[in-house]
Amino acid sequence: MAEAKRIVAISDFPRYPLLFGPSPVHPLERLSDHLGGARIWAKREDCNSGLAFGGNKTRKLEYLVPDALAQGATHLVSIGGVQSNHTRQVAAVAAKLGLKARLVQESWVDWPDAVNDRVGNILLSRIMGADVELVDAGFGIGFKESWENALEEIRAAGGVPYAIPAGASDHRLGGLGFANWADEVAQQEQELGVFFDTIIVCTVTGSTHAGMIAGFAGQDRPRRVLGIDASAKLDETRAQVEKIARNTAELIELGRDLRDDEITVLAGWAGDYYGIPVQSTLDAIRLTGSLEGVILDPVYEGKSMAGLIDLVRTGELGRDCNVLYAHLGGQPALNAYSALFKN
Ligand code: 5PA
Repeated sequence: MAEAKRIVAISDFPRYPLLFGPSPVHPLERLSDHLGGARIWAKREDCNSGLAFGGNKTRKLEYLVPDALAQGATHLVSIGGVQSNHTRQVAAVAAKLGLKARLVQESWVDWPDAVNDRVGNILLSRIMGADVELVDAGFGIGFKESWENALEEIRAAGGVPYAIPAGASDHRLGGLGFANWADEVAQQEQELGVFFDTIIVCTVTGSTHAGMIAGFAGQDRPRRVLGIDASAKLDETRAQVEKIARNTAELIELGRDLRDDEITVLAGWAGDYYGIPVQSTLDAIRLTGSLEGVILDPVYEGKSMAGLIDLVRTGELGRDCNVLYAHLGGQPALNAYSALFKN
């Protein structure tokens, strides 16, 4: 059966450059040797840009910025937890564009660190001149009243707000950044002479994982894209990934429906709560740091790496596998978790 061909290329969508270029890909040799199974590589969104340490949102925002500029936006408005990486990246992008950032920072994580609302991401956002509002509301990836209020306030003052939902996910263009990432990986594979049969990616608001699914689905050679849930709300996350993956596939005119088996979100490493690390998270952070000098955070990447480590240890990802770990950033939040690493 002939594969349906893509008519619209991802490169047809306007993209505002915020990254250094393709993010680096390199092997994690000592970690692979230590685990004694699959060969593990990393693709580094944590150093993809010079804008406030970059990360996965900076890549997504490359496709939202042209839309914001076309609408004549004066403010980028977004929402996240107190230590949101996403809002920090929105603040950086606004600074770069000469726009204002209005950030709603909710108490998504019940974390007792005394400087939680002063260090790390929120500190960086303040330095970059963002208008940061702390709001007492719990974890959720949907549209929020506090966020609607922020949009309304800007309109009332004569500004033009551009609304960017949590994680830049539930947005028509939210999946494009990582659909394009799939093409970037294919290009780097050619250069490196390697094929990554398995991708491991942390998933919470969904458009990183979803974009990858849609992007890889258009390539000739199939591979697994395994999302590791860090939201501790598996059903909601899976539903969101599925929705965004299908929307993005349609947007890039994939030409076929995504199959259910292309949408895999694995549970088991999030612990009971979003934002609270568990033992496997801390073990993964220490192991990756001590063997590779690669730093992971306790909210997202420590959890997806814990998943990768277990899948390799149990042989589910066997010796013949080449695994690509998507490092999505997030290290600034470590400053709010210092008590965990005192000994
Ligand atoms: C985040 C998200 P998605 O939200 O696209 O699923 O990405 C998950 C993820 N790794 C993985 C890091 C370092 C992340 O920051 N962060 C959010 C934030 O507010 O920072 C959107 C939740």
